[in-house]
Parts: sequence; C-alpha cells; structure tokens
Amino acid sequence: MFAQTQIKHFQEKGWVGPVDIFSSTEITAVKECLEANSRTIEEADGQQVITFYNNVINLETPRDHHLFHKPIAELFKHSKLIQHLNQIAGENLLLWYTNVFCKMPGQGEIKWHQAKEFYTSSDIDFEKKTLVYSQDENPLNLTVWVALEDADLENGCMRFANGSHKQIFKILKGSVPASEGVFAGISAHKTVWQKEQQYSLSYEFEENDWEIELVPVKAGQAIIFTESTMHSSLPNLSQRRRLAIIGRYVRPSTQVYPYRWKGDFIDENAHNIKRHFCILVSGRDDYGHNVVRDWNDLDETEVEFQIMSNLVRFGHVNIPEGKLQLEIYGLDKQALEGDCQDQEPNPILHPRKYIQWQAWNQYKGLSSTEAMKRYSQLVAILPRKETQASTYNKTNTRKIDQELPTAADIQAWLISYLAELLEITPDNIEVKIPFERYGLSSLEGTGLIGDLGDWLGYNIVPTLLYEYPTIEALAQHLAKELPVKA
Ligand SMILES: O=C(O)CCC(=O)C(=O)O
Repeated sequence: MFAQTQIKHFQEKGWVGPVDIFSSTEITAVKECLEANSRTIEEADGQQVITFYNNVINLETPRDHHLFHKPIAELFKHSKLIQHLNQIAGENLLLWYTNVFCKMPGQGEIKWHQAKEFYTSSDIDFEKKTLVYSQDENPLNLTVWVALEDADLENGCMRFANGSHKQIFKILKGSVPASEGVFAGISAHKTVWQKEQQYSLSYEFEENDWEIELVPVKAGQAIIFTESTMHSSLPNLSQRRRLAIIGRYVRPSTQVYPYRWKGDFIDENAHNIKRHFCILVSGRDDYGHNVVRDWNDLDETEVEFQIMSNLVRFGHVNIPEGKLQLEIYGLDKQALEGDCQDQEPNPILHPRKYIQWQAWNQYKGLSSTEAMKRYSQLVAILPRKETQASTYNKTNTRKIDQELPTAADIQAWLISYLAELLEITPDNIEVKIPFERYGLSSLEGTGLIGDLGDWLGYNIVPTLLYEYPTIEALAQHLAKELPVKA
C-alpha cells in the first residue's frame, strides 16, 4: 500500500515511484514472453529495432500484447498493483491499453507529452476520440510504467515535469513532422505508428519552466503517473537495452474507442481494434460502454497455433529443409485460409508454385482446427534457437565493427551460386526474374538458403525464398534485416 507521503507526492507532482511491486519471476515471465514473440533486426542505418507481433490485432506492433499473452495481462492485473491504484484512482478500473517501450542502444529520446489524448496523429480527429471521459468526473487515464530492465540515466530513464498535471498545455497540431515527433526516437514505434503519418502533435511546453525530475528504476519497479503529467525519457547512450512495458487504466464510465459502435474499427494508428477488449481489474462496471472481457475469445488450439506461428515468423526454430518445411507451409495456409482454391500450376513452367500448391492442396478438407493442431505439433518439436533478444542481452555489446554484407554483396553471391548450380554463365542470371523460373527443385532451393545462411553466418528461414522470390528482392531484404552478430 502507498504511504500517505507517497499519495501526497502523487497528488502534488503527478507521478509516484519507484514502487516495488513485481517479483523477478513475474518480470522474467513477461520478458521471456516478449522475447519469444519478437525479433531484433538491424535497420539500414545500423540501428537495432525490435519487432513484436500482436496475434489479436494481427499486426506487427508493440501495443496491446496483454490481449493475447497471459503473463502480460497478469502483470497488469496484479493484486498488489491494483491495491495501489485503488488508493489513488478509486475502486472501479478498466485496463484498456498496454505498450512496450524498448529503447535499444543508440535510440533517441521520447519527447515531452501527456497521456490524456492520443497525440501521435497529425490530424487527430476530435470526433473520433480514442477515449471519451464522463462529463461528471475528472478525466482519468492512469499509466503504470514497469521497468523490465534497469532504467537509468545512461540508457534512457523516465523524467517528469513536477506539477505539470495541474496545468493545461496547448496542443500544436501538425507543427512537427512525424520523423521528429514525440516517439521518433524509438524506431519500433516510428515504424508502426508514424509511418502512415506526416505530422506529430506537440505541446506548448517549455522544459526550462519546470522542475524536471529524472527517475531511475530497477527491473520490477513501477512508476505511476496521471494522464496530464508531462513526461519524456532520455536517449539511450549506453550499450544496454532498456525494456519497459506500460499499462493504462480508465474508469468504466470512460468510453474506449466509442466509434467502434458505428462499425469503424480502425484507430488513428491504423490498428484494427475489432477484437480489442477492456479488462475490469477491480470494482464494477455499471455503464456497459465498453467491450469488457476477462480474457480473449481465442480457443486453446488457436492460442497454441498463434504462439507456434510466432516462433516460425521470428525465426526462433530451426526448420529442416524439404518435406517438413512444406508441410508447415501447407498447414499454415489450410489453418488460416481453408481449402486451396488456386488452379493447379503447371509443374514444368512453375515448379516452385506447383510444390507450394501441392503442399497446401494435400490438406483439402482438413478443418482449420485440425490444421492448427497439426501445425502446432510439428513446430513444437523443432529445435529452438536462442532468441536474438536474449543473445543480445547476454553479450551486451553491439559489434558495429563487424561488417555485414551489403545487398550488392548478397546479390553477387546469389548470382555466382545460381550460375554454378545451373551451369550457365553469371551474365545469364537476371536478378529480377523469380527463382522458380530457373526451375530450381525444392531441394535445390532449400540447399541454396542453407548455403547462403552458412556464408552469412545466420540461420535463414527457408520460407524467405517464397516471400522474396527474386535475387534482387532477397538480397535487399537480407541486407536490411540481418541482425547484428552477437
Ligand atoms: O518508456 C518511455 O521511454 C516512454 C514512455 C511513455 O512515453 C509513456 O508511457 O507514455
């Protein structure tokens, strides 16, 4: 429980912390869950970025993973946490939002902002507000910021403008390009939230006018702040990652995404919120404004399937070349799309397409549930790779001195490999022609991927050949996505 001094601190400064809430076991469960469902890649500018997949929203996003992953929901439903929240926010609370803030080494600051409105959008549509607060109460959108790793002055801890929650700041619409917006410092956020947007909101806020407090915290500690408290975080100048997750709570009298009742399910960050729900973490909901559930409506088979799909999606399992790889492909298609409706491709003209078609078509008539079960069984027994995120954390160093091949290097390697395999001269290889047109057998295709992986020093998922079907596309993709060697 909060001491009276802490409550006073919260009321006067707009935030309170660090608060000791979570055990290391609880924090580890959340970290492991996030790492198994993400991958760390390196962008063209050398910046490391972590990518998450949300299996309820069906999108790569750091947002709302509590809708799918129990350890995350449990974290934000934690009885000790909720007791603290009840002391400062009352009895009736809905958890409506979570977000992962992963600040990789070298990533920038998060600029000053409040959590009252959604602010990343250029043209915030005030008729389409994410939250509509009751007229009878003061707005409440409480944030619980949980450190999953130590956050300090070097790696980008949080900072607050003391007492700023008592003042109203003018929102400046469209004044700042998205590339310089509030969240531009964290590329993961930039990629999912801001890529659609030209401008970011900013505030008429002058840092020098305020008493600014930096709040370093240890893993497992939380900071709680109000919807109006101006907050920001420092850039990560260290070689350590800074991983945090936030949860947001409103009263049941608040309408969350009210426009969904008009059949509009796309929020301002292009997330589809059709399957979004709030969780009542304490008290009662006497309003019925929102979709409130204890848990998602996915059945166990689908949950297992989604977890296994994430392992494949993020390359956390070694998929042996050949038959098994095609079975996994076919079962995935059958599970998600049902019976194959495509025309049988000509095996001579389109050998690769034909193999894929066969891999899917062999499951004709199999129910989606059964396909999901078989898929999960196959993936569950595959050898796991160490997640990139955990490898990264163990070494704690970013080997920027290790040069990665460029797209041109990879392209040149692919040309000479194919020329040798097909016994033709390299100038007969055309980089824009799909691999299948060279008539590679499935064995040759997976052999190529295996040899390429050996050359690059990485395990490459064989399905990349289908996703990036030309030399040019594959080389460009790999040059962009190759993780830093740890
Ligand atoms: O974690 C961070 O660096 C920033 C968090 C933040 O801006 C927020 O919770 O609104």
